[in-house]
Amino acid sequence: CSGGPNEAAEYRHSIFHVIAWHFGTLGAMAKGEQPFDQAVFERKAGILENLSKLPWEGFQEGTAEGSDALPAIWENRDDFDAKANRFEEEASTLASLAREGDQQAMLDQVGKVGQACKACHDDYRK
Ligand code: ASC
Repeated sequence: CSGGPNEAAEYRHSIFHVIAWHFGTLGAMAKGEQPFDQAVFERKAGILENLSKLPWEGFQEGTAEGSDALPAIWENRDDFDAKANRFEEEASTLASLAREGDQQAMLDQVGKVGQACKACHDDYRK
């Protein structure tokens, strides 16, 4: 997992892969494809809150090559950072709501997190 030509891209991609794994379960619960489970939801929301902080240090200048990241990221750095922050905040809200245990609020917040994923992907991912 190290020493490739674009180590920063491998790093951030790995994190996004783990995020997608955990978010996938919560998305399935929100869509009713999987039974709601408070303990599982709370654990995964906590994992997502932590993981949401990690990808950004991998978006170093000059690391678009060979990755799904669009050069637009580095031309619109403030907007990219704002979208990254929004994702962190929505994930943090998800974890707080999960600890409070209001099932409807938790499932609604899954949609907010998904919108934050999508906002960045629409503009900055190939
Ligand atoms: C996912 C996933 C994404 C987001 C996005 C939400 O489960 O892998 O990239 O949700 O599709 O709109």
